[in-house]
Amino acid sequence: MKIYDKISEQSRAGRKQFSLLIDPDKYSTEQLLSCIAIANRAGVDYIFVGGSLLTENTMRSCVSFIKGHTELPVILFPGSTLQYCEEADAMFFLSLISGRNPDLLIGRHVEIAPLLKNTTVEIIPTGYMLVDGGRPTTASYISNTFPIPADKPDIAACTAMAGELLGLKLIYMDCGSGAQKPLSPEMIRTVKKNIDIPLIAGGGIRTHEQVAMACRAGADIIVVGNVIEEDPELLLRFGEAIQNLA
Ligand code: 1GP
Repeated sequence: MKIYDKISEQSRAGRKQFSLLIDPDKYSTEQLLSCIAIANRAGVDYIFVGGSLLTENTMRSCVSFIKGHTELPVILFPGSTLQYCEEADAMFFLSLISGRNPDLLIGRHVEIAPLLKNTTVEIIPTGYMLVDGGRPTTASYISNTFPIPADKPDIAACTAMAGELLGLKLIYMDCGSGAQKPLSPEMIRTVKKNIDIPLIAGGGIRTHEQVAMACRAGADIIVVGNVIEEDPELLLRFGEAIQNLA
């Protein structure tokens, strides 16, 4: 079964899904090994790999390493076209629809299209929306875009609707890695109410209460990254929180 079909089927069934985001720059081999071992036990559904700015050239080796130690699908969440690699199972083909940077709406897509046309990696067209999480993040700085104000759920909903009407298959709404404040339940609820495609929510989630809150508000996939770098065991707590929602 294709990864997108699974995401979509689970979302329609109301089954919440859980993703770990790995930034290859942030993990030593030992840390990665132990984190994946925990992810395998924690009910993680997908491993996303990528970062807004990578300074080490370790994307490919990181993805291969992860693939060698888990059966979980590995999905690229690329901060740039340089982060594409064929070892992954799928890739979010991101359009930064909250911004007005033409490069990230179509320019980079044109450059990499010939490569992706013939790849075996599953390509998932995804509307990426940055929302203000209380301070500038690497994502907003590097993308040269303004995030959607946190208290403007209507702007977020209209943006997501436009993405869906353009044919995008997923909405990834994000406060950016390490955001001070995660998405508000109202923001998640308003966006979810207005779209029929799956909604991924992440950025600044640090507690199991925030995980549960995002799920209850309507997120189909919850993503955590930063806090897991500090304490990988939290994956178990977050996995439990998602299971206990049912
Ligand atoms: C960032 O949504 C992800 O793009 C995860 O954010 O690292 O803050 O958990 P954190």
